[in-house]
Amino acid sequence: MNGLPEIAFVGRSNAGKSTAINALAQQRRLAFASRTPGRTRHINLYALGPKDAPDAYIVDLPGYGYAAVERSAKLQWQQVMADYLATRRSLKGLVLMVDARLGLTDLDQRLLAFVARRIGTGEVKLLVLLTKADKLSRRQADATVRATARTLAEFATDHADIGVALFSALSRHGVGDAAATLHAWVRSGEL
Ligand SMILES: Nc1nc2c(ncn2[C@@H]2O[C@H](COP(=O)(O)OP(=O)(O)OP(=O)(O)O)[C@@H](O)[C@H]2O)c(=O)[nH]1
Ligand SMILES: [Mg+2]
Repeated sequence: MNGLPEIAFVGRSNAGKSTAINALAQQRRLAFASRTPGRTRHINLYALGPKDAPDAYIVDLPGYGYAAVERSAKLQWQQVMADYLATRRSLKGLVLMVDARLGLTDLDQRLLAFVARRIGTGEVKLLVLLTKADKLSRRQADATVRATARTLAEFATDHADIGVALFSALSRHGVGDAAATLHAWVRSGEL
C-alpha cells in the first residue's frame, strides 16, 4: 500500500460490512469495483476514484465476535485490529457497521476505545451505520439512533467528526447519504 488514505469498515461478524461496501460501490459518485460479499477472512481493499490515480482505499475487515472462532485466533485478531486502529497513519475514516436491532454492543465499544483518541483529535472521522434498518419499525429505528447518539456523545470534542445514521442495503435506505458522507471525506482533501 502506498500511503493513500483509508476508510475502514469495522463491526461485528455478520453486521453487514461487505454488503454495505457492495451497495456503496454502485453509487455513481462513489463508484468502485466490488464483488459478492461473503464471510470476510482477509482484508479486502477497494480503490476509490480514477483507476489510474485512486484517491483512497475502502478497507473491508473481517468482523469480530464470531462465536466459532478459536480463542487464540480471536486474541490475535483483536491485537491486529487494535494496532491498525490506534496507529495506522493512513487510516482517516472509520465506518462502524452496527446491526440496528442490537445497537452498540460491548465489543463495538471496546473497538471504539482503541481509536477514541484519534477520533477526539479529528484525525479519524467516524460514521456509525445502524444497518438492517429494514428489520425495524420506524419507532424502533429512531430509538436506536437516539441511544447510539447518546453513547457516541462521550467521544465528542471540538475537533471530532462523528455521525450516526440508519442504513439498509436491502431497502437502500441511507445508502445515498452514506455515499455522500464518504465522498465528502475524500473530497474535503482533509483525509
Ligand atoms: N435484511 C438485511 N440483511 C442484510 C443487510 N445487510 C447485510 N445483510 C445480510 O447479513 C448477512 C451478513 O452480511 P455480510 O455483509 O457478509 O456481513 P459482514 O459484516 O461482512 O460479515 P463478516 O465478513 O463475517 O465480518 C448476509 O446474509 C447479508 O445478506 C441489510 O441491510 N438488511
Ligand atoms: Mg465481510
